[in-house]
Amino acid sequence: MKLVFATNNKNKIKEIQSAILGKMEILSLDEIGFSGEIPEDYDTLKENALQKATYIATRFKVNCFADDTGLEIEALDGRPGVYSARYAGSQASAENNIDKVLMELKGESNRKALFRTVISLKFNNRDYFFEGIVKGQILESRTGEEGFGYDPIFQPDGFLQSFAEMSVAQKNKISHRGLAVQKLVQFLDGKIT
Ligand code: ITT
Repeated sequence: MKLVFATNNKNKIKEIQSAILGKMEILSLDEIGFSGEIPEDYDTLKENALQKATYIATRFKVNCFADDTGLEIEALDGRPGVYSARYAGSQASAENNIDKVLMELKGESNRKALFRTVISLKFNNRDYFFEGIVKGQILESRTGEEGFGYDPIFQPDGFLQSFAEMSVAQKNKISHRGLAVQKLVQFLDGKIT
């Protein structure tokens, strides 16, 4: 089975290809000949994920999914949440976003946070959603070189490493995206057999 992953984020593709490991063929936007930005106009993860998947599915008439992800920090009333990509401004890098979070949490003892991923799947013209959550703590400073985005400052509960100290396979086993993808695969397995 072929499925297009509507994302411009190469790290997400790497993680999802590793999680799916040959169970189905994941096509990137490059592979279907799309380049450009997909709009994300909403203020919920579910609506943004649906918008991204719909944008590609309607233009290319393909089965397709998209993921929208946010980091929700308890002491910041759930911010950056759906605004995680551009938390420090419209041109912000991951470095800038992390700096802003660390500054806002300076002296804060409540470091609780969670990552949430919502996957929107357009399959045979119907919509399906899958959510994955991982709880953890925001570290005092960056640790590790792997991963992307906020990974160097997020330590999942039950582990002594940040996500940026884990391999893709280790992160996938416990991460927000890994858990959402497991649900997606389970659903599609049921459709194939
Ligand atoms: P697409 O919309 O093209 O898929 P994006 O990078 O804009 O790519 P999101 O809006 O879902 O993706 O992600 C919001 C930001 O949250 C993203 O820019 C990353 O910095 C961060 N992020 C997403 N998933 C993450 C993960 O697994 N680990 C750490 N940070 C993550």
